[in-house]
Amino acid sequence: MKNTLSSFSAALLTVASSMATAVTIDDFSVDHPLIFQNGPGTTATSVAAGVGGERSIEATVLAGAFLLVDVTGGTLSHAQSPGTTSTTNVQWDGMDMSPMLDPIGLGGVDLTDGGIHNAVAITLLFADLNAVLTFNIYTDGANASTYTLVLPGGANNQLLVLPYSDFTTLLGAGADPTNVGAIEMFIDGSTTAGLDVQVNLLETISTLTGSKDDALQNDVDMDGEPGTGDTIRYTIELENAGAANETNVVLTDTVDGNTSLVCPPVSIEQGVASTCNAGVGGDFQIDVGTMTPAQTVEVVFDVVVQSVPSGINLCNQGVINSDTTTNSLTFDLGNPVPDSETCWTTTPVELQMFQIE
Ligand SMILES: [Ca+2]
Ligand SMILES: [Ca+2]
Ligand SMILES: [Ca+2]
Repeated sequence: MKNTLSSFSAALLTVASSMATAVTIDDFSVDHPLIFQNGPGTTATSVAAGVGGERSIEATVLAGAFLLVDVTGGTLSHAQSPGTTSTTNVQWDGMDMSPMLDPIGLGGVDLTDGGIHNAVAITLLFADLNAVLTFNIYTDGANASTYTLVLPGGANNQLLVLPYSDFTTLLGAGADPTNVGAIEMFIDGSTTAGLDVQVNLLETISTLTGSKDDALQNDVDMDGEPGTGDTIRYTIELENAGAANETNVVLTDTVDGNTSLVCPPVSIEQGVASTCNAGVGGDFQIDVGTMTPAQTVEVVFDVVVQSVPSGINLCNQGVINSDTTTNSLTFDLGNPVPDSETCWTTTPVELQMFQIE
């Protein structure tokens, strides 16, 4: 019942917020025709999509039966038949209509978004085995960097953060993330027969992230949905996914105008609430201090739903800053893409009508 805000609405809200900027490499909103590679060999096709205006997919079966690769409904899917080994290379290198690499085809895209972002985020919807995913960025034909990610097999719906500082040199002096001419994502199923992988977004992000989850802490009418008088509990988990300390970390949050903030926050794992303005549409600031690499800090707070009709979206999003991070927005744990708001609809209208009958 959660996350009922449509992705279309979420996209509009993201555009509407001046704080939320990012370079989208590909949101996979443009479909890619199904590639059916039957038996050893390679098939490649290109469509007008993603950064640079073209996405090329090259699907190769090394041994065995078949590989299916496509993009539909915002999801890139790579599916190997049982016993089959294969690879998929997805390439964004400008409009050359070819799986051959043009290392300067993007003309120098700034993957730091003007110094705001220091990583690429991939939303992994599904991987059934511990497969390897390689992400390459090129500045030109002589300078490139690579990041190898071991996909957590059996894990679903995760936001994976690839810090530029953790990329290793592939060619020359390595790629300059502020000047990128080509991008490749390589799904390596060469040693994992039967691998299935699904991803749904590639976008730039800050390595200082925060996930946010919502739950009904007090469900007055016990209908399982937020409604008047109910208490929603938000749990934020800040994480420093970067290689260096984050100093002077500050979390701010303004609650939905149809909810009333309870002060002080329920719990703060590290730091103090320097402000907490209780009440309808209230806000708080938490001074977290220093976060070391891989450290997480949990913050929990409650809001009480005001008198609202059914079908109202209650949305909340925190903002994270530090000495090196500017306005990193929390993402919804149930919809782990960068900048996704955490929303919950009050008792849906359809349900109410059903109950009246
Ligand atoms: Ca191309
Ligand atoms: Ca190409
Ligand atoms: Ca309720």
